[in-house]
Amino acid sequence: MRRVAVIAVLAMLVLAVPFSAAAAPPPSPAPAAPSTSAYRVPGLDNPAARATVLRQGVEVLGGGRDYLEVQATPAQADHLRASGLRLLPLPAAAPVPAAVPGLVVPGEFPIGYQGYHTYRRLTAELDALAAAHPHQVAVSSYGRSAQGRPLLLVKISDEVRADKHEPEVLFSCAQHAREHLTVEMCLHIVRRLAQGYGIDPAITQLVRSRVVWVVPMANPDGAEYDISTGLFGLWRKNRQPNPGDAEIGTDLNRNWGDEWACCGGSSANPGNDTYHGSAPFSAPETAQLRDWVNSRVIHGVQQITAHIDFHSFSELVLWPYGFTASDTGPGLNNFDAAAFRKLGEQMAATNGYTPEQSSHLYINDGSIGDWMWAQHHIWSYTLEMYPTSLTQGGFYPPANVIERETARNDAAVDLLLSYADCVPRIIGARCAAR
Ligand code: 0X9
Ligand code: ZN
Repeated sequence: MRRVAVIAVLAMLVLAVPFSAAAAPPPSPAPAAPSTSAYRVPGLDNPAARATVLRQGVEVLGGGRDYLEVQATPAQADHLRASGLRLLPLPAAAPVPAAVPGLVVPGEFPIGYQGYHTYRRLTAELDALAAAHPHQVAVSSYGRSAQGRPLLLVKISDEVRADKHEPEVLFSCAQHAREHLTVEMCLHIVRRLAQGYGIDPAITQLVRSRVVWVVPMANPDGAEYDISTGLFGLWRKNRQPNPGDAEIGTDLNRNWGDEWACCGGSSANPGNDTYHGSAPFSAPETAQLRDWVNSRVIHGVQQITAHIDFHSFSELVLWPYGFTASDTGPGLNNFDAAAFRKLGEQMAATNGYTPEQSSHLYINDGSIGDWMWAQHHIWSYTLEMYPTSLTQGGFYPPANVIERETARNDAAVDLLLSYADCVPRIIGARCAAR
């Protein structure tokens, strides 16, 4: 519904421009969701208070240890107030930048955001990096999206054509369409490792001793759709049709096959932003990433040992499980939980994020992180990037923060890479020889 409203406003705008470009008033902001408003709910420092908010079925946009930022209907907002919670009104979640008439270009980022990469620009830059560093960078794909876009995969190694017996680390970005800053994060990792190799001794050492894989845009159809009008659409899911339903898309980070749809941490309604899909791995984007990760099992040993899945926003370091409030679960004992926590805390100490177990933010089932651990014992973290609030731009911070906010994670990335030979080393434990 709200997508229709955004497109209608845009269509009027675009049609109006040729006739009255000079005289046209600036377009009035198109609310992302006409029937809902964004609120910050403070004082949520205990599970019961958080549960009160989540029970209402509001859409959670971000949050931290003691607050959530949500998108709520008037009725939901009334219920929350009636439960004694405070609701602080926030700016619209999809900002309309000061659009200059005639300069809203469908398929491109708006003014103020042009440092961000569309799928086309991302592909071009990765190809250029591979051409400039042919021995360190290789670009390929692990399949095609629902709409047929190649799903990009970057390999970085000191001898990229060789199959080296080294710990492998995966960085993935933009499962969620609107989280464009994460694409920049993955691109920053590729650039920094490629350009620093042979020049910066620490980077050279990491690239020599690890194989790094980067999935820079796990949901290209969604990311492109989010900017298809030239303004932001607040789109989260992929763009796969749902048979028998007019609503489009599956939340890729609810579609992974570990404890899929188990625990109320996703939605069965195709119109909901956390729709888990019709079955585990019903989305081609998750199914093919799963197949590729499975293909890294060589002689019975999963080569990938550590992983970060980048999201935005909230400035958090999260670790499994997301599906259960318990610190432990199937295949995740106290010892594993302690190692997850210790490395998570150390990463957070480098970037100023808040470290916590994923489910402490809210229960989420069918996430990539839970699957990576449950299926392969990959030490999988979720980093929620800048900012902490919608008041600082939420999913859409301006392009002038990209450099600062991606470089902010350099030390966390390096820390994960350095422990990839044996993460339990961080709590003084040993690992079996590989
Ligand atoms: O809910 C999500 O999918 C992620 N947050 S976001 O606001 N970007 O949508 C967090 C998922 C964390 N899950 C696990 N690490 N298990
Ligand atoms: Zn996300």
